[in-house]
Amino acid sequence: MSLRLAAVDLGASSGRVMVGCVGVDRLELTQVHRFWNGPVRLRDTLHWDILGLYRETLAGLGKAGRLDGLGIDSWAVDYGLLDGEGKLLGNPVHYRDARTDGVMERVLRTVPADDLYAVTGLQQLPFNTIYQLVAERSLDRAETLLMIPDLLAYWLTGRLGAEATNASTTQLYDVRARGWSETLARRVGVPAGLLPEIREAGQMIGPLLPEVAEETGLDPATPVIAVGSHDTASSVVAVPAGARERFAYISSGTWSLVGLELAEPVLTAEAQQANFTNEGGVDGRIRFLRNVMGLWILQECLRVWDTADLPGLLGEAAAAPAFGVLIDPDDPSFLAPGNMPRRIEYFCAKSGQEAPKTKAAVVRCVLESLALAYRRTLRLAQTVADREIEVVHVIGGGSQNELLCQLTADAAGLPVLAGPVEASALGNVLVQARALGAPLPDLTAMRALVRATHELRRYEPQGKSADWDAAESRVFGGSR
Ligand code: ADP
Ligand code: LRH
Repeated sequence: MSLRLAAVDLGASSGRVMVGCVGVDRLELTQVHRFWNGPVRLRDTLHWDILGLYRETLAGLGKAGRLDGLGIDSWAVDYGLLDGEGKLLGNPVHYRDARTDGVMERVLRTVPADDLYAVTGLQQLPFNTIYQLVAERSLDRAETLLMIPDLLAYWLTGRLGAEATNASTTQLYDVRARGWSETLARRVGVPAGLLPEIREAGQMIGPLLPEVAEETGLDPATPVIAVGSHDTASSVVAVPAGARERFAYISSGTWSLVGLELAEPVLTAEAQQANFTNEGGVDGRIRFLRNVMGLWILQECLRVWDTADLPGLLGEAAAAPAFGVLIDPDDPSFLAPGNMPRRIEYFCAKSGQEAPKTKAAVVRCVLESLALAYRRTLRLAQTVADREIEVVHVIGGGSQNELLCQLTADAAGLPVLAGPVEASALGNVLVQARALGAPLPDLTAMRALVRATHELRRYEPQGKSADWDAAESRVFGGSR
């Protein structure tokens, strides 16, 4: 049996439609359509171009050919609101928009952080859906909230629902009960009726609407299947780890999601203090991780420098002196779009460092600083979850960055296995394949198939651990 499945995978910097052929010992992915994605500033608000994303999704599906199924995953936390007639109320707002400035602090005065963590186990990020909803202007006119992949699935099928892995990123989801927390929703003024029924990855959503079938040329019976609709959940499905491997992962794209897969959430004071999140994974797993600002900083540097020559810059950065300038990539000043080279200069001025003088030095600074943040996060994860790590899997677009992979191995003092690049799309099609009867009973079987069909690159730790200790105390003052 071989299945042809489309993965619509919307990352924060690009969207793609990939066709996966899945069979016994077979997992092949072909890109049929790729398009830019990113923030669109309209007057004083940063939006996503949701209609553009819908149009490109249809265009991609139109190039896919006959399909046995399709699934959608995207970045987390953002949503669209529907009115009583199912019409979209306004263009979804981007999580990097300033409307949430100060909101988290305000909410925490009435709903203590301990209460939020005890129920949701979620890391505090200023743009969590809960804070966006408190800042939302259209709430009183809204009937239904749909997370981005659920919104697209609604437009393709007419069916409403909230896929669990993405719902788990809202900070309105009870991580142990595995459903919406109506109590929390009430406490922050979100009507519980706004939150649609939860569906699990692997559930059928429905066939295509006739107009969608017509526009794409697909058979109207083609099922849209719920996958780990949070892109990070899908990418963790495709971590090519062996059954007994004690692994950590870095899902490396616009963000770097650094952490572990666990069977149960860790909701201790230590985990909360370290700001680790317990996001829901496929098959009830927990993604115990922290967001590190990621390659976003580098993407914004390239945009400001008006260059697409990433390979050239990485080559120069590899030859640049080590441990020059270091930044904390999670400094809030790097969250909003803007002139990152200048923000790095400000960071240097604040921290008593001389600003980097060349583009290569800036790139080296960003990559070493990311590696340092990974090292710190991996060590924290190990301690807080009481789990040993013997290998770090780097997946996603950033796994192609050889310098960053080597620096990560050096900083963490652990071997790094890099690949696959299109992990989210692979996780997406694997979950669909199982739903359609492929013999992939569990995550171990899915991961074994990824490992058997994809080449990985291995990086051994090099250099002196003491250099990274010194670098860490420069940036974080020696604190954990
Ligand atoms: P997202 O899903 O968040 O849109 P991706 O997983 O597509 O992100 O990863 C995008 C990142 O991958 C880019 O920011 C870039 O730094 C990195 N990348 C893409 N192509 C290459 C390459 N050829 N070499 C090194 N890094 C790359
Ligand atoms: C990565 C990601 C991440 C979220 C962020 C908003 O694409 O989904 O897991 O925290 O975007």
